[in-house]
Amino acid sequence: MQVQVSRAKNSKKISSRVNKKKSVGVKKATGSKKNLFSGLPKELLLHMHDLMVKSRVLEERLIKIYKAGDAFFWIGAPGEEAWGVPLGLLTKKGQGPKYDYLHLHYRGTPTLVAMGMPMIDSIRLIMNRSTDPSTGGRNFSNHYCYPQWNVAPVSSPIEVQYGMALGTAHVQKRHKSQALTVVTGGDAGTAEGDFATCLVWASRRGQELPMLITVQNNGWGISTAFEGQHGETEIADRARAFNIRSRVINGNDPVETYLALQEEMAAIRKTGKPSFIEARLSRLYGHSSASGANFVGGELDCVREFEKKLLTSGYLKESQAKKIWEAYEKEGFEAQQQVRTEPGPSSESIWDHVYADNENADWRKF
Ligand SMILES: Cc1ncc(C[n+]2csc(CCOP(=O)(O)OP(=O)(O)O)c2C)c(N)n1
Ligand SMILES: [Mg+2]
Repeated sequence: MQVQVSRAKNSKKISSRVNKKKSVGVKKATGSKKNLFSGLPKELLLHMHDLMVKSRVLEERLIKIYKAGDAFFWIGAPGEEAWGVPLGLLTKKGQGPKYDYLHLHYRGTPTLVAMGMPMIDSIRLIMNRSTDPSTGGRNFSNHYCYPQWNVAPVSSPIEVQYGMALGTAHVQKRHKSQALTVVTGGDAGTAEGDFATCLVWASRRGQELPMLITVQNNGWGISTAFEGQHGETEIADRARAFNIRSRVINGNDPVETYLALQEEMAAIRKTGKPSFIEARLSRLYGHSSASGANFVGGELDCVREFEKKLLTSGYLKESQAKKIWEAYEKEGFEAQQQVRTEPGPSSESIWDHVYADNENADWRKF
């Protein structure tokens, strides 16, 4: 825990290492709030706060669902909202190579919430109902799949997404569409060869790929601390070795994250070359239900911190904040009641979506 506390305290240091350039595309706020929120407009700040609360309430609902015996397993993203929400908001959402592709890992709820995923669909997934649009009730929580938004299926084996993401980035390069491929993963996963493969293939001279390669560094790989596992000073240094634009950001700060993502995504769209972001952030409920899914104190809570700032600045009132939390609590609770009435997948659907065009994969029927 000590590690995480000092990370939070170091957030200023992390920010100062980030290459600060002028951001583009967002109307700047003026006046006294300007410095506090780096000029981001009030409407955007309140929208981000709303989505961060929604994502947090949803994740806490998923944990309650697991603990109530309505699900087999929970894994998710409480603590990653300040990173995931701006990512979802800045993504060019749609289907096909003209739009951004997302190769997320199992902490993607904030991104999907920001892209417009209804709470109930995440609940259908964790409760393994046939109504779950991602997997028809066949996979874990946070293993999303939204073809209509270019969100590739989340894989349980970690890090394989870094190799797969190269494929969609290659297609986008051919289409010259200014769309990009985003890949996310954790710090411990970078020990896998897939991560190195991604850096190599994304950065070949003259054949660079339009990719935003990211790592959400929470300082842990399940119960193994970051400190004992890395020779490099920053994971971002590994991308620098491949001449990839690379930076470390405070992923607990939605404003810093928004501006960094905006700048890197604009650079990728313009040049067709990759960028790398290492976001330092908190893990608020441990790894997953495998480690109990209990709240872990002592880490910086990005949603509460951001809310405090909005309250102090006068952008948000206590009563408004309370209403937002309560409304999402109600939505999550009611969704759980609704999903309880929905059916699980039938045995006949076991082979659905295994092969293209739903070809039956049962060898006994070949
Ligand atoms: C190939 C593979 N090896 C091991 C695991 C077991 N496993 C699941 S999550 C995890 C830790 C990942 O840590 P990190 O990459 O830092 O991501 P975090 O969970 O901290 O966000 C491991 C070892 C796995 N799922 N897949
Ligand atoms: Mg980790």
